[in-house]
Amino acid sequence: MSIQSVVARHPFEDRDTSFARDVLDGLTARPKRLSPKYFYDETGSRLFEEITALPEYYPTRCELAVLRAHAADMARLFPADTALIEFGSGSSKKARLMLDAAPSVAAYVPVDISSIWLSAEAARLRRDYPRLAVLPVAADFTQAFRLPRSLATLARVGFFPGSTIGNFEPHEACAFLKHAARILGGDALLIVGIDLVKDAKTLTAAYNDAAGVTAKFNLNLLARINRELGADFDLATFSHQAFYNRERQRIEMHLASRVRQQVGVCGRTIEFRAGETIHTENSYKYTVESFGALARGSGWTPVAAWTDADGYFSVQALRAAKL
Ligand code: AVJ
Repeated sequence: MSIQSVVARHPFEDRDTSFARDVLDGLTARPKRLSPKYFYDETGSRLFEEITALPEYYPTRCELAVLRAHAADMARLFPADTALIEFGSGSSKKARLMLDAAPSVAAYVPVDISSIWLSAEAARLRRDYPRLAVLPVAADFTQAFRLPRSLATLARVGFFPGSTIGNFEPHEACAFLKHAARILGGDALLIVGIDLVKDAKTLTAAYNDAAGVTAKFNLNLLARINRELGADFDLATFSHQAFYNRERQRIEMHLASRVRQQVGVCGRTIEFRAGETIHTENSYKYTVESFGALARGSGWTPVAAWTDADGYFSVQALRAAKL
């Protein structure tokens, strides 16, 4: 049976084969790379939750502070009868801060790839917000998806917190913003979380925590490849690296092989030089101005930006052109 026919009959196998394909593509590329979207299996999601509570990891705390202080200001930009559409909703803790401050929101549409998680969280939201229409969409938000038909009469506000957009290359962030405009439609708003450029010491510490949770999170990618694809990575021979690339204004995470070695992955042999790295993540940092420029170049007009007291993190409101 060809791969094509397997994919057509079993949509879930699509995800498995694309993981294998992406891993092999990335490990045979030079330099070696893996996509950060694969960090978030069950263990990785749990480790990320731990990261958000670390003393060095300021982004989550700062973004929550901005939302607590300014969600009501953001909500003033929303028209009556709005649908709030969240890209990659996770635990929807941040959405709850928006919902509490925005009585104009009539419908909440969490878009997430994990459909099991989505329905459990939707049930909790319906219980806690009985007058809110909760309409989850199980989809990869970076791909085209349809909004529920029942949103036709509502204004649209996109919500993309967490500085997840920082994982994209700037040209990919631009493509994502154009894609979001197509999905949301003319005159839509987008509320987006952006981590800001700051001193290298603070940035570097956030990705090199003393407790070693970020190292575990990074190494779990190899453990996941072992578990799901039957590879034989020896985790003890790889080390976590994270540093600030000042020219490109991004944190880079890598996994460095301590030794020269060969690793079996999906029936292939992958060679590592001593010290060779797999590039696992970029986390781009912007200024309010540099992100505003990126947004303008992607068809959006910046309308407001809020930051925390330290100026570490911003939440920005953008408006799409009228159709
Ligand atoms: C989830 C993409 C916002 O880039 O800071 C945390 C992921 N990586 N520690 C980030 C992450 C290492 C995080 N984002």
